[in-house]
Amino acid sequence: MANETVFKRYAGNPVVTARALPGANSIHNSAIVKRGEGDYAGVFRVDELSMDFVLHVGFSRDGIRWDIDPGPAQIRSSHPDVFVTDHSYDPRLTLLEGTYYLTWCNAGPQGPKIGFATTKDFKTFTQGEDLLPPANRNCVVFPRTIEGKYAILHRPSDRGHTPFGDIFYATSPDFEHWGCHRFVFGPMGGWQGLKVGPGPAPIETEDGWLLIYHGVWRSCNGYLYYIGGALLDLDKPWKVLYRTKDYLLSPTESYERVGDVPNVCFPSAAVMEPNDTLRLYYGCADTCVSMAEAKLSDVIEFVKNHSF
Ligand code: BMA
Repeated sequence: MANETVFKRYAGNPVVTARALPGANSIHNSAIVKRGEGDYAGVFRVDELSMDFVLHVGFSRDGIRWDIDPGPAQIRSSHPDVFVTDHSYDPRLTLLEGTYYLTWCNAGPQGPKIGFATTKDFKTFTQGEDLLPPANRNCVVFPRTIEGKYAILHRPSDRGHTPFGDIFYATSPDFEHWGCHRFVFGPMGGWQGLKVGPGPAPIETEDGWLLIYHGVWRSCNGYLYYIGGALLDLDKPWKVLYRTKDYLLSPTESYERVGDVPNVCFPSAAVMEPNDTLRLYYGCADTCVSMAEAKLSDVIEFVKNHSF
């Protein structure tokens, strides 16, 4: 039975499918921001018919009906050794100091690593040095500096399907040199017993940074992806104040159960809507993008009351 005590799924789910682009096998695990009333932009993971993974930009007036550019996102690097690979996936976006920071898994022959670019208009992106080396495929930027430094959450991995995974924190003075590595939290029983990874950009609240994350359970039939929440200390985000024991969302709907990778709810974007409403976008079954909404205050209460 669907856990809909906090998040309510949008009745028209999924909101983006492969039908949005003629050359798409699937569109899922994507990054979305709200730039203003009636103005949403996103960077979408498009698995093409070749099964190369390519990032495409999209725009929407309501965050539900999307126009996705038929060509790849214009991510430009000034260094020949820094480039977008043909295995680019699972983007995250953060608005920081008036600029959108894009991170994604920029996987190359040596394994998955974290790519990084910035944009102000989503028309062109300026690519910086890869943010983290292999093997790592999950990274998200905090929306402000913390104690004077840029900050990220990330999840080291292996070159394969990674049967482990802990969330780490790191800081940088310049977005190029990363250090002060701190363990945040790892797998812990039940639906998050195999691995965890950061989802959308953390949301600053009076109760701490709200981190929506994914947790993975390994069943006899493969991995299942669930959505949980944590509250992290505002000044020392590696200190976990609360962290859900019960999941916030699990794969129960047919579009979450059936697809290229079944039983996946993969949170990748969150935007704030009027009336304290948190809109969560999540990839479903490595096939499409869906949306669910909750009151931010209800999510915080749930995290506090269903914590370890
Ligand atoms: C992510 C990506 C996907 C994978 C997914 C579940 O980490 O690596 O390719 O299938 O998890 O959506």
